[in-house]
Amino acid sequence: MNNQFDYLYKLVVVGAQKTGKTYFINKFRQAEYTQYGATIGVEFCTKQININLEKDYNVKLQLWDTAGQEKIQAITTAYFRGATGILLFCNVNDQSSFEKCNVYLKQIKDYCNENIKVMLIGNSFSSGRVVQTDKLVQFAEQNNIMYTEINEQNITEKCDAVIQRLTQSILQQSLEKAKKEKQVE
Ligand SMILES: Nc1nc2c(ncn2[C@@H]2O[C@H](COP(=O)(O)OP(=O)(O)O)[C@@H](O)[C@H]2O)c(=O)[nH]1
Ligand SMILES: [Mg+2]
Repeated sequence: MNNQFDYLYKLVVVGAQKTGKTYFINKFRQAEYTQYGATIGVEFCTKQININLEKDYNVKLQLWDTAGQEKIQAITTAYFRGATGILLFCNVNDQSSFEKCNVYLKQIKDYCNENIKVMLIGNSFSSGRVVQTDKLVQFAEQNNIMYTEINEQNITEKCDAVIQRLTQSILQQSLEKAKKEKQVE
């Protein structure tokens, strides 16, 4: 893939501590380079992916991770500014991480564009599941967001698929918007 890209999207990761956010990002970025946004206490990596929607699109992704600052009040507007997609993490072995999803969602509504695409991720990487799938599916439906589950066994193959799915829905939206704007001209 060359370095040209058609779209640049900012994806941000939110969720309680120890929900596997950083682990997921590390899986996804693998050998890609990382830049540090030291002044605002977050870090992000960039990676280019290919999405096929009638034709091929090169999409450059900026994936932002919270640097251990998951405390709600510590997440600043800068983190969300310009975000086009959100990965909301829940650790299915930790009830409190599910309860926090509501709080994060409220914050997303406060700080993000109303068209923001959100994907809830039910992550399982230890034993003792307490948050069942139907709970998460229901939460996703009620809030009109996407949902997927990952676990320790499938994370390597699924992390790419998860990012693809989220990016594809953002791209779809961009293309529809561009189409509408063209019609208005
Ligand atoms: N083996 C394994 N460990 C994981 C997985 N996801 C997270 N962890 C571990 O769980 C802990 C918390 O994960 P981390 O990604 O730091 O959570 P964060 O606080 O949400 O960023 C770390 O020790 C990770 O190595 C996974 O899929 N498999
Ligand atoms: Mg982390």
